[in-house]
Amino acid sequence: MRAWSRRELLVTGGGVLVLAACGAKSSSSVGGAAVGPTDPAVERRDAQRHRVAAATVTAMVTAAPVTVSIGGRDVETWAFSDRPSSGGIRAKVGDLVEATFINNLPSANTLHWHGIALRNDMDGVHGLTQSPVDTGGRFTYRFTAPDAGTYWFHPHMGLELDKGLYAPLIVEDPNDPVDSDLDVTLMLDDWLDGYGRTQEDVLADLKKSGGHSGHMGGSGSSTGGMGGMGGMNQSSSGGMGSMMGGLTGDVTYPLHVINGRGPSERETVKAKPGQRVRLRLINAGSDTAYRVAVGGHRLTVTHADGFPVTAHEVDNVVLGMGERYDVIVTAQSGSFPIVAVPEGKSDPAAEALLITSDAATVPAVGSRPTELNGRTLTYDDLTATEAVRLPSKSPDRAETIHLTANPSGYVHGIDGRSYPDSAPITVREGERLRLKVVNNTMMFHPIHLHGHTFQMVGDGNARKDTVNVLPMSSVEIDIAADNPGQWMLHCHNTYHFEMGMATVLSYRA
Ligand SMILES: [Cu+2]
Repeated sequence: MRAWSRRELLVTGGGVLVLAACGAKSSSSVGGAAVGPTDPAVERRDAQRHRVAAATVTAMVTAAPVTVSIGGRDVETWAFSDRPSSGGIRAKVGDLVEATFINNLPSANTLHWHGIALRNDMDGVHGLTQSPVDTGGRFTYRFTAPDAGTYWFHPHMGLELDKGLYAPLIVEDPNDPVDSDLDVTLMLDDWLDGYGRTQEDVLADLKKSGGHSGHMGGSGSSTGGMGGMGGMNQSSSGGMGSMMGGLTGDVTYPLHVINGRGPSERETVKAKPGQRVRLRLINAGSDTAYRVAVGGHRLTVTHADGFPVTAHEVDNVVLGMGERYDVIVTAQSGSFPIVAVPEGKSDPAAEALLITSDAATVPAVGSRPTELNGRTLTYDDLTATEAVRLPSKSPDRAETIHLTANPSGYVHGIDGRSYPDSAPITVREGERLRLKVVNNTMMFHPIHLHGHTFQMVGDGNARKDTVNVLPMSSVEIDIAADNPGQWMLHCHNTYHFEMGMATVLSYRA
């Protein structure tokens, strides 16, 4: 069964006048009441995830102002632990996670569990699935982790994600087919705190300039707003072309970090020669895509956004904000740079080290492995493994949304409307929704859907929860609507999200 889209109805007859009055949005809206986070359908669905004799993993996640030494200076930031990216959680697939969020921040907040297909009332979106947790308050998130993989958690209010509030949530599979000797998580982030400008300063500048803030000591950018988007290569990044096309970011950052450490205090991965090292790469940045390579090594990509893919070997991977890749590196003898170059930006790179036991010398800070210029992973390279492929089914419903921006005032939205005024995407439980996301802007947008891992449509068919939509391009994704509730779909650029590039995947009864 296939639903008619509204546009088709306009052409074919029946209900033309009524539908025309609804506006021009191309959609096939579902009627009925919204299935809210406390709806019995949420509980019923969650009961199906519970496993007999599941273990409970308890954690305290305290968000608080901290002083951290980053990049050789003491900076004030907000974090969950003594350093951004530490304080993470490890569980096994099927475990019940019981994480108490203690909010010692000066403002209200919530926690979002990025990528997890959890029950809707634990998704951590203020105003949609829960009330914000006030200063001094706490909230216990209880949910089953139904799928193994590399996930992470972060706040879901305001500009806080561009501080140090992020940490990994790793869900292990005891029967993981990927064997590795070492399991290492590397979180990449664009760093602002302690360098003279706050997140609010950046946003204010962006609103004034219509884009491209962050040049230290004033805007002064020659590519303000939509004006400078002619070239594919926005700026020099070691002579590489940009995977993201057009504009690759609005904000220039003074520092980029891996696991909360700058190049002057590089995170070090210690291995023995010949060991298989699993690197779980997570882009926790706010406005930066990263191209990651390991000097002297190829990367075997095994998972995209936590879900397994047929192993594929490349020289480097590019991650948009919110994306993850698990890669296997077979450690050579020596010491090698792990470099995350801000894609299409001239900012300094984030750097770490891979050192095997017999390493004699350490690569200099600033070295740029040739692998950065080699073969880059594309979505077309990614094939979901048989175990996680969505069952073949023709879509019950097709929707198209457009990502829109107006540089005047730095307004972002979907189909010209900013959240919460954007139109929801409606669906009924059990349906297969094919969603086309069209980017009508000159910058890429990593689009993230909560509570679901969709499947890419095209030459590749990876399961993902975050997908980069390139400038003036589109992607299609298939969503199995199997998790009732109200779920955000939004751009994972912190500043675009704040300015309204978001809507809701809304289940209707
Ligand atoms: Cu965006």
